[in-house]
Amino acid sequence: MTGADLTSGRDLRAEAQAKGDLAPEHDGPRDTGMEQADLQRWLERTWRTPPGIIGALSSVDHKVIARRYLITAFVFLCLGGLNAVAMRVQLSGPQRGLIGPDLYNQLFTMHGVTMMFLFAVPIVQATGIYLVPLMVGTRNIAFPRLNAFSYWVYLSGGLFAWVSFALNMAPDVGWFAYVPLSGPEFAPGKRADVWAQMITYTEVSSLAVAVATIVTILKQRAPGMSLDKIPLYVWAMLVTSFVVVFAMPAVMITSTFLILDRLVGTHIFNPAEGGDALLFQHLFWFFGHPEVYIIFLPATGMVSSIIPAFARRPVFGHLGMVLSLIAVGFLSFGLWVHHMFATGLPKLGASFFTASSMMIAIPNGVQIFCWLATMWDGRPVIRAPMLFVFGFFFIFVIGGLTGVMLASVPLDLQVHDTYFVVAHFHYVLIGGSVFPLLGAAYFWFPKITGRMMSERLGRLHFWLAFIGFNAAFFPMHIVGLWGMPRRVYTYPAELGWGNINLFITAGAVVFFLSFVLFTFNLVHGALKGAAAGNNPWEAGTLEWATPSPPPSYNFARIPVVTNAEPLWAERDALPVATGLRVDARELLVSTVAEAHPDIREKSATPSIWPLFAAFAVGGTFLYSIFTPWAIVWGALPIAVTLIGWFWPKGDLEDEE
Ligand code: HEM
Ligand SMILES: [Cu+2]
Repeated sequence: MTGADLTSGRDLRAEAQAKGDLAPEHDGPRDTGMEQADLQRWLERTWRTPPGIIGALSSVDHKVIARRYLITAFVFLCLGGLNAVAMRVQLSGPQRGLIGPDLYNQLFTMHGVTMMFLFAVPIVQATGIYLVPLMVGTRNIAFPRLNAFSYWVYLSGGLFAWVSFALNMAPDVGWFAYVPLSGPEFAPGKRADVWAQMITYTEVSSLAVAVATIVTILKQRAPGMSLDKIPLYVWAMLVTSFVVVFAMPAVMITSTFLILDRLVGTHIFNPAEGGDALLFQHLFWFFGHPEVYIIFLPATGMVSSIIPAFARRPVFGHLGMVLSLIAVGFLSFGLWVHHMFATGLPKLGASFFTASSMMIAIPNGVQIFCWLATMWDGRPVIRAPMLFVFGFFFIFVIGGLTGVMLASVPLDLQVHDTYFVVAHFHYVLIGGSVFPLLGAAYFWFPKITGRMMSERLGRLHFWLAFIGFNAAFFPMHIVGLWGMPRRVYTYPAELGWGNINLFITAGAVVFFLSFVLFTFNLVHGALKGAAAGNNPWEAGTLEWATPSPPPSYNFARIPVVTNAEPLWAERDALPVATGLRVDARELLVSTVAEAHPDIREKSATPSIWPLFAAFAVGGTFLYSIFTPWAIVWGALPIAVTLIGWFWPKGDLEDEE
């Protein structure tokens, strides 16, 4: 197969011509038989991001966009962390006067929305934007301009929320903004509108990424990467992206209904006029529970990449893992009502959701056992990424156990809205997502930057984070059982909650400091780290076949996949497919199930228009917190930017 021309198996050219989508007179030079150095020069000229500021802003390279996403999401993590530290300082003793109730309400709301919408979802999607095209062996993500657009919309949504916070206009109604509290009657002013529109921004951007990810995975896989050879991380991103596509619209509808009630005078959530307040909770949690899996499933994919690399064997039970991922994706839509046990549901309905909530522990358990079996059978080498995987096991399993407890209605009614719940969801969110993400950072940092992070600092970071996390959050279970409610800015001394809260705050500070150390390790690694080489961990998947950092075109020649761990199967040289043009951005499009090479397809060139389109969309959303007419006026600039975006340039590509 080595060096096989794509056209050798099937006569692609003739087929394409028969379909009329290739004009042979415009066909340029191909990579077939070209010298490596020439090839790289050609490809670099074709695929690079144009120079200068305008060039950088026009980039459609998935790696460039992903790096921006990762850095921005990390900044939001730090900001959300600062919110948390501020809250914890206020709560460190009874009757502290540092932060008043009004600011405290904004703090926990900003903390919640920043962590969920500006950090957790964007960072897992960004990791996918970087890794998926490399792992499936293609040159760029599908719909690269849409991908660039999504970043700019996300950035404007984040700025919108945080500028509002600086103007003392931040939402203060909790991250799920229940009506009637957030409705026109109880939330005058603009704060709840800011919540509603920042949701819309971030969901537009996350839907765009999901669509691009799905198409990349289904249509752009390297020849031979049939469904059973797709890496587990890529499977996880595929399932996650489908969950995004089905879940996010529900929350966009919720926030839009809310803003209609607030600005247009509809009564969708107003029972006095025939509306329904509980509808808000149903719509929100139909999104909100899958949201947890949108954050968690990619993390399982990261764990499934890290463990085999260090255990030196493929993940045990590949098929079982894939089926579990799909099962979790489906089941995640059947549990939302467990967030609403306290609303007085019919008994039978509640029992159904108790059962489905407990059921989802089964496929998650299957994954955990498969990972344990992989390590049991392999010879695991313990490096920083693995430490974070162990941290994930420990913390996530505790969070899962309290989750099963909370799924039972009597217990939930008892601890509803107490710190027990705050402890539970931080164990699942931080254990299930932040720890794997930190492991992933140590694992893929060398690929992204070409340099290693310090292993010694990495270990120190792990222990600081692990101890700080548990010190901060474990005692919250206890004060929760004692009855301390969440979302209170202080508590009286007589209740005796002072000491334990001081301890929690100390833990939170240690946890926060671990991120300071991590930041130092990142910067130090990027500037001074040892050179990484292509494959420092000797892992098996395709992203490690490219140089670190990968060139703009990812692969000089498209690899041909014969095994789920191509780099382990073909130690010396990967077989490659040739036949793509080098003077135009061409991708190889393959069939969905078998990944047979199908056609050659153009990939979009850099463009500044996605940025302008995002400005137009962002401006419209911003304006729409003041008047619904914004949607009418905003349509105009949006239309102009879209025309610019899709305007044919009259170059060869358009003629073809
Ligand atoms: C430095 C680490 C963190 C600390 C110390 C921390 C602390 C807190 C505290 C004290 C609250 C409750 C405030 C209250 O109810 O009065 C809270 C709420 C919350 N946290 Fe965190 N947190 C951290 C990280 C995270 C992360 C990484 C996520 C998500 C990925 C997250 C998601 C949330 C959410 C969704 C809420 C609920 C907000 C609301 O009640 O509307 N937190 N956090
Ligand atoms: Cu849930």
